[in-house]
Amino acid sequence: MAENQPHSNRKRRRRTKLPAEYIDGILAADRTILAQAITLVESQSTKHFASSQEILQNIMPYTGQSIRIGFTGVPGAGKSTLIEALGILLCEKGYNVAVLAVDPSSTVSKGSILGDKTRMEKLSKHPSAFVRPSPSSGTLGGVARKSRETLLLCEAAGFDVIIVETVGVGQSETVVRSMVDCFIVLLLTGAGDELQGMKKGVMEIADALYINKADGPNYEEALKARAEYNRLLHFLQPATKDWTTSAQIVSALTGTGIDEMWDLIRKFETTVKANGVWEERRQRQMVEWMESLIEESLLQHFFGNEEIRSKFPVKKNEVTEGQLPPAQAAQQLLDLYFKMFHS
Ligand SMILES: Nc1nc2c(ncn2[C@@H]2O[C@H](COP(=O)(O)OP(=O)(O)O)[C@@H](O)[C@H]2O)c(=O)[nH]1
Ligand SMILES: [Mg+2]
Repeated sequence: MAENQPHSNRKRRRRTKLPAEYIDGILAADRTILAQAITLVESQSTKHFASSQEILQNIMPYTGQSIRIGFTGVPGAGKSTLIEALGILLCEKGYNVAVLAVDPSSTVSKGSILGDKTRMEKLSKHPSAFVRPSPSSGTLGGVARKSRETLLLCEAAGFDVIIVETVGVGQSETVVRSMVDCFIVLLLTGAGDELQGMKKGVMEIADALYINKADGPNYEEALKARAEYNRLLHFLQPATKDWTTSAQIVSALTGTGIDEMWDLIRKFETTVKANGVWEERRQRQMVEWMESLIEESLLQHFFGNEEIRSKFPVKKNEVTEGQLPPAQAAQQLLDLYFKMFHS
């Protein structure tokens, strides 16, 4: 009789959960239910939208208590290695750490630029850690929306540190900047900014630059690069009020500089909590999130409209043939669109 128990339990668990069951499970820090709730939130299916929104609304009061840290850098910069090392250090310090990935490349090419290491084998086995790969469908906007919601679910499940990994593809850095408190750019020595695909704009949204792989024969080069980047940063407006963005060195492989990185992040936290930037930034991020959802939805509605879809190629042709200025073509399509809602 007793042997039948686990089997019937498993069977019972397979049915669809009610939102209340997800909510209770998340608040009780149940990893399995958290993972299932994330899958629900990531679902494209409209029938899951209402329940995932119900879950989110109910867990909202339990969110916001973590520190959210974003990492970007070219493929191979060592983001995954570094996040894993930092994550393990933090778990050992007694924190609960969640790691999320925002990988727009996987939506386009099906291949992930963030790579296999994003799975972070060692960290994901740690009882205090939770590692979630990037949602792999939709536009960057779609991926970002899901990641933001996943972040909130993780906070409600009691994670005190949330780390987001992304690559410098498209607008992914800006998108991740807009969901974290502290944004860190990982760099390598031995390659010019162009070679690294690094845009000046990325330095302007960073709270710290870290030159990784400052170990072995690369150490001296790393020191030189640090000095160069600090000189460059001198001419830029820091991303955060009362905070000087600086360049540092680290080795994700040997672990040298990881402790100091955490100290720097905590110092950053203290600074922005004291001057009000923390709260202000988070409020602004929520409003921007709302605005971007509206924008996305309006665009979809416009370009999905049947009449627009039939007229668009005509206007496109007129524009490419030089018969119509783009502004006029846009206006004609918009007039057509808005007229549909005026009757
Ligand atoms: N020497 C050295 N190699 C590193 C360091 N960090 C990462 N690597 C190596 O660099 C490669 C890319 O690392 P990965 O974490 O996957 O980079 P990501 O693409 O930015 O996530 C791997 O082979 C790592 O072992 C480091 O601090 N020093
Ligand atoms: Mg990676």
